[in-house]
Amino acid sequence: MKRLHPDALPHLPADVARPRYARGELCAGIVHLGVGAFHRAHLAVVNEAALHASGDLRWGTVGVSLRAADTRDALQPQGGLYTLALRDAADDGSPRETLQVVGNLLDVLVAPEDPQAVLERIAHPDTRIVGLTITEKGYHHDPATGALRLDDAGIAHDLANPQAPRTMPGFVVHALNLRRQRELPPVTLLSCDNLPSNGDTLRGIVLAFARQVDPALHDWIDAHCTFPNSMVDRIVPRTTDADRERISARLGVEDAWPVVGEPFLEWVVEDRFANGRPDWTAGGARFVEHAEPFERLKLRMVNGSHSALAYLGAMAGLRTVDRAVAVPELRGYIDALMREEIAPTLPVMQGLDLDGYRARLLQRFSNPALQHQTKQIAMDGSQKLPQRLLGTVRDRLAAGQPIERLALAVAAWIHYLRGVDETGASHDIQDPLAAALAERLAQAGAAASSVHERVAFFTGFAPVFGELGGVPAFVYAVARHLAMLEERGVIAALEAA
Ligand code: CS2
Repeated sequence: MKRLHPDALPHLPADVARPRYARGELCAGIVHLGVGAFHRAHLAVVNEAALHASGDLRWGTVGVSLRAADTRDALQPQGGLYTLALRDAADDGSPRETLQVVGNLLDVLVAPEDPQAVLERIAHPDTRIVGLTITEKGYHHDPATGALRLDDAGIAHDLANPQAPRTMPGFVVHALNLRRQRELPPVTLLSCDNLPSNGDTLRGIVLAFARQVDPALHDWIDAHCTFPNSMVDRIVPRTTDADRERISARLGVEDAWPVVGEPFLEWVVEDRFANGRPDWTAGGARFVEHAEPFERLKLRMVNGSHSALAYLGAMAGLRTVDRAVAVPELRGYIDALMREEIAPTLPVMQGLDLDGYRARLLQRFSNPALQHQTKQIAMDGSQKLPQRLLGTVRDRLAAGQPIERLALAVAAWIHYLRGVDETGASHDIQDPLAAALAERLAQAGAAASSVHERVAFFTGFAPVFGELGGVPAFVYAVARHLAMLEERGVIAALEAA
């Protein structure tokens, strides 16, 4: 089978959407760090709609992979083209899929192969926006406080090696230094990651790094670059070989690097751009003055319940989210978690129907065509728990409200860290802090005689739990649920919650 390629576009089946703008004339106004599946199914698709609607050809994208070469290797022979498959179930339950070939990714740079090329691209006169979808761990911050970790090996390396950085803060700050030295206009730094106040968090990290490089650079960035907060939402599972085969068969050409997602998409962005922006409203983006309430809603409702489902589901041997949420005990628990413990902590937002939001979310989780693996969501718990569950715990404790269901989700994470599920199948703990977590768990086990003592010791791990490990109401609740999970299993713990 031939590869997907610009020459193949006229021959694709009629029901496959494709670029209709003058692709050959696109300039790269956007550099995007982290061109994984999420970016290619979210911002890139919104950007594609803006190109179609406006014909403003300043807004092509150069992607940057900070680690692996796989995306570049797959997309280069395809001239940067890839397919987005949006999947859900038809009324009769059969999978339904719409295909779109996306064209605004012009090139992919692989940072470890050529860091200089990445610096020069960010410092290019055409570049106006630097987007980021690098996942939580790409920020090299302390998850509990959001502060840059100056003791991190990658950060220390990048402070000493301005020509050949390895981390996001290193690339961004050293490239901004080039822009400043060359008297080029500033850029917008646009975080599209699931972090609380992602723009403000990014700003704090970039400025902290810049201060170490040169106080004058710090002041230039502070005065001229902007860091809009944004809320991003679309469920995008990892692409599988079966996806690649099915999509290629429908296209009639081989796409080695398609992405699969749900039809639902939301993107709420603060309208603070230092050097222009595309009209992303054409693709469903909403520009607002303050995105924080939307972020909090999304991180706590969507991601908080996603992580709870992932740990409980994975430990019960339920491989996908739709199967997990079909188990009545789990569905009832997630519904009550959202309704009774998360929703009351959310800011009042005009026009928001929270019951409708919750019902739609359960429907999104039930999408049988996504096959979203619980173990994929379970990754990187140390980076995710603070904004997904622990902020909600803090708000409720401060208001004197119960935290039983939230505590069960936290206990499920600790349970998951033992590395074996209830069916006896083992799993790796994929987490940048995996070694520290394992050590902490081992020490907790060796030093403690009761579950309560173990949990007290484990939750003393400040990079994740902050001060919460010293709050008896939190420690007791988590310990009670962990004891139940260990003695009687997930379903019994859910029934008792
Ligand atoms: C998920 C998210 O993998 C995860 O941790 O919770 O990727 C989730 O699917 C998206 O944030 C939905 O917008």
